[in-house]
Amino acid sequence: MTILIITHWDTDGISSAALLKRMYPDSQVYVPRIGEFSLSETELEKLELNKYEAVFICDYALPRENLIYLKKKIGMKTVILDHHLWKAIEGIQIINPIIRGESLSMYPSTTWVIKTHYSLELSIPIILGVVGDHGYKATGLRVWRMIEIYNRRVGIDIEQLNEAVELIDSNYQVMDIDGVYSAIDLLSNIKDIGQIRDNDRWIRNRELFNQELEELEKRALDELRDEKYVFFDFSSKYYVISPLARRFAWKRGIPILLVNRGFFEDRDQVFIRLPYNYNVDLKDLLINLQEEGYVAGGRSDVLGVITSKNDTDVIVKRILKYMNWSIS
Ligand SMILES: [Mn+2]
Repeated sequence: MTILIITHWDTDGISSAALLKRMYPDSQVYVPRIGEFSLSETELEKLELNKYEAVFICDYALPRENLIYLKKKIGMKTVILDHHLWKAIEGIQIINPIIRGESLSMYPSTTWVIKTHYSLELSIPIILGVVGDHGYKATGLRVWRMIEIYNRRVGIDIEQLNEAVELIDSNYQVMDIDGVYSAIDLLSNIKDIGQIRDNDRWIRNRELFNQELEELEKRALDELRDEKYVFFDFSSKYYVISPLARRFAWKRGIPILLVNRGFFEDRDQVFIRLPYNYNVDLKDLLINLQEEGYVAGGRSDVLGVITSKNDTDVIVKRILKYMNWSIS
């Protein structure tokens, strides 16, 4: 069967596409533009959808309009494989145990959803999907006992897996889309985890990314306001906002508000992350922004908005006010 696989650019998405490619050797993989969560009309046209019998969407939330387009306009068999929350859409097959009420601990990654659905034996890409989405916390998941038996048998451990994830993720973090595709190819017939560790291109990407992250971290440290929060307005072409925020909220316990004006040409990234057990809940602000039509996502402790450049300062002020942080 000729299928089109549309997948997320992170390790879980890459590994999921690799598993499907193994099963459907004639399939094509498409990774949407890094940082975007929808397909544009130009993109949809370029995909030449009539060449395919079905489209599989992995680990990636497409907006309703895109899915309806695939289903209704093109009449394609559309299958979603995922472990994030989705609202059911008529005529679209959703393979997602989480929306049936299963726990994330049993289905921690899209690779695990694929493993279960197709009754696959455990393999490196399946495990990489889990470690990609959960890092060292993966060892606390219910599925880890099974993974541990496999790891012992082939002689790998969580450190090696984490290093592999860093290298694979470095491709999207520095916006190297060819690197992302090369990872899908490598993982679709990987024999040994050493093949990841030895990839010069990914090693270079990780170096570039870590340099940028460390430099931005240093600069952000100078932006501590009122001794209680960091507000750092910067410009980077890398996908750095979430790891940078973690370094403050998680590692130092400092809430942080970030604005990256260099990632998109026409829009900005605004991002706030709070430490665990912080006494403010971002949910109400998130719901308000979504209702007003902003492209916003998040949870109680994290909120990200993609704004047009005209709206950036308005959003920043809204967040500062919501947090009761002075605008200085
Ligand atoms: Mn995932």
